[in-house]
Amino acid sequence: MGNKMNKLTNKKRLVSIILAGVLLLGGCGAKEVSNTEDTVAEDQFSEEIVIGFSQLGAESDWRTANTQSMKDTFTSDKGYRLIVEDGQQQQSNQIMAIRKFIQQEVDYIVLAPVTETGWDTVLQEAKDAGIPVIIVDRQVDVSDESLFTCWIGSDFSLEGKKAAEWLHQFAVAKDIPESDIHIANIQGTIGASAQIGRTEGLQEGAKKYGWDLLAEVPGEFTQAKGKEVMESLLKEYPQINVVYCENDNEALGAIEAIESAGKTVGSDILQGEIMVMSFDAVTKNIMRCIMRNKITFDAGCNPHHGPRVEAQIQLLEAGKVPDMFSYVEERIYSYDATVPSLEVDNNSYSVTVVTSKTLEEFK
Ligand code: GZL
Ligand code: ZN
Repeated sequence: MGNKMNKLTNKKRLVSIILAGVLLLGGCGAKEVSNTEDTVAEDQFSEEIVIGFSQLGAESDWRTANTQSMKDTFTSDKGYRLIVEDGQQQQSNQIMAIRKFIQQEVDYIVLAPVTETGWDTVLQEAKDAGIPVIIVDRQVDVSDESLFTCWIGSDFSLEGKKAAEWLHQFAVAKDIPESDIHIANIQGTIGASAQIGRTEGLQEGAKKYGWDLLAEVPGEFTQAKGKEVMESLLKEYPQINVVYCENDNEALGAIEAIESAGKTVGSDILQGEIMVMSFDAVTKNIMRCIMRNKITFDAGCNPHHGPRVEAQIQLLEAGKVPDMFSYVEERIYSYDATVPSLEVDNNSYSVTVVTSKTLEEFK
């Protein structure tokens, strides 16, 4: 716990010792009562670890799973008290939440930042209050890295590179001239690490392989916005044959728009189908979409940060220094084995073909 917590604990300990002493002196059946009282005293002043979690919002299935992972991990029977504040995708709400946690003198602050910039001031306030801050998921771009204790999340530029390499290998395997790939990007929240890395991966792929990158439009990681954006893309670019969605909720919206426009979602793009590529792969529903080739490629993005955050907190409690950056492992999924594996930066990644067996691993 933070050093301020130690001061509190010592005071608590002192109180419980005096309390136990008084009971003993009272001689009132000291043995049983003092034991009971002592235990009660100890319980009353149990040293719970209080964690303030500033979650950015509830915009996607990924986000819901991420929040649930924190709640499943930091339970009261394990000695934690978790306070979750939903930022409704507004940085100002997250900054307010962090200030509230500082007032409440929590032991740790966990921040899932909506975008990378604008955190220096409030992180300095947390540092001045002696409260360690753990960043999860997207990154913060701060002038001084000592403003946070450690970060846990995904390698978003690797996710983008995997998607681009898969599309290239797909075109090669299907004998599709790369210039016949007419692709649009429905981006995530602009300025979020996930958006930055996934957009970069596609841009580099388009440049390297000669795809026709028609448009990049913000989709805010939501299904509603994904549908709205896809409707206008279909009107503006009738030649579109691949849509790159920077998360699954946008993909669900895009599929709705494509099908209500009377077009077919699928990977036979030379026969006029529109292929959907996406990111996250968190829910059974999405895995079913992949199995039905509604989504042909999905780069997994692991939302289960709870256990990793707990491991870092336990290290800190033991006075140890956690790794500054910890990347979570992630798989890639596809409808079929057209591309069985792919190479990125000299590392090879196998592609998981989604079957009903795969579905059993998902809720
Ligand atoms: C990725 C995370 C993104 C997900 C979206 O780690 O930041 O935010 O890909 C979520 O689903 O909205
Ligand atoms: Zn090649």
